Amino acid sequence: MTTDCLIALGGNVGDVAATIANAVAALNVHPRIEQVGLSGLYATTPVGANASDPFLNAAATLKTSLSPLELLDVLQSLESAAGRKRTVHWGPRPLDLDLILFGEQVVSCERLQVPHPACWYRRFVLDPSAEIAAGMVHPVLGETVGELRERLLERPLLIALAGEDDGLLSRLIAEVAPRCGDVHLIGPAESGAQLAAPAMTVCLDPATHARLATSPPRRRSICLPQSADSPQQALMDVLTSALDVPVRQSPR
Ligand code: PH2
Ligand code: MG
Ligand code: MG
Repeated sequence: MTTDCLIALGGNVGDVAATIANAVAALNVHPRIEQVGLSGLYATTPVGANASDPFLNAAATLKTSLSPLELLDVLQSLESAAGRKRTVHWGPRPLDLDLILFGEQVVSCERLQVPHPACWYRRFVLDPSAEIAAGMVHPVLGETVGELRERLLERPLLIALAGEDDGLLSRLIAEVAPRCGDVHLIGPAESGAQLAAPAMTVCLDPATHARLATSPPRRRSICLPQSADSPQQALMDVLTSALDVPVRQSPR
C-alpha cells in the first residue's frame, strides 16, 4: 500500500535550485518512494527575523510505502546531506524539507506534526503546492490545497486577533497593520459584526486558542508562539507568510 504525500521544499543559502534538484533526484531513486512530481520554483519573502536572504520554495508530491516517521527520516537525512546545520531557529538554510500532508492521516508526536501546522496560511507553501496538488485535502480543515490558497487572495485580507489582554490587542492592531500592506486586522468585538469570515484568527495566548480552536468556524486559528522575541515580530511573521506573493521563476 502506498500513500500520496505532499512535501514543501525551500532554502536560502547557496545554489538552492541545484540543491532542490539533487534532493528530488534522491527521492526518486529511493526504493520505497515513487512518482515524484515537482512544482516550479518560487522566489519568496523570508519569514522570521533570523531568516535573512530571500527563499526559493517549491513543492513535491510522491507516493510512498514508508510510514510518516520513516519518510521524515529520509527528508532529514537529505537536509543533512545538503549541509543543513540545526543551529539558529528559522535561520538561513541550504535546504528545508517539510512533510505537509501524508494522505489524510493526522500525526501528532514530538518529532512530527502532519498536516504541517502552519501550511494553511503560508503562501510560500500553498502557491507551489497548488500548482501540483490543488485537489489534495487537508484532513483537519476539510479544504483542498487550492481552496486554502484562495482564502489568502482576498484584499484587504481580513485577519481577526483574539486574546485576553485588550491593551496588547489594540496595540498590535495599531502597530502591526500599517507595516503589513493590504491587511485588515480586527479585534474580537468587531469580528462578530463582520459579514465576511476572517481568513484566519490569530490568538495571542494559548487559553484563547484552546477556547476558539474547538468551534468549527474558528478552526482556522493559530496561537502566536509565546517564545517569540515579541508578539509584534511573531504577528509580523504570520502576516508576511500569508500576504507574500511568491514569484514563479522561469526554468533555467
Ligand atoms: N522557512 C522557514 C522560515 N522562513 N521563509 C520563506 N519565504 N520560505 C521558507 O521556506 C521559510 C521561511 C522555516 O522553515
Ligand atoms: Mg520549514
Ligand atoms: Mg523544516
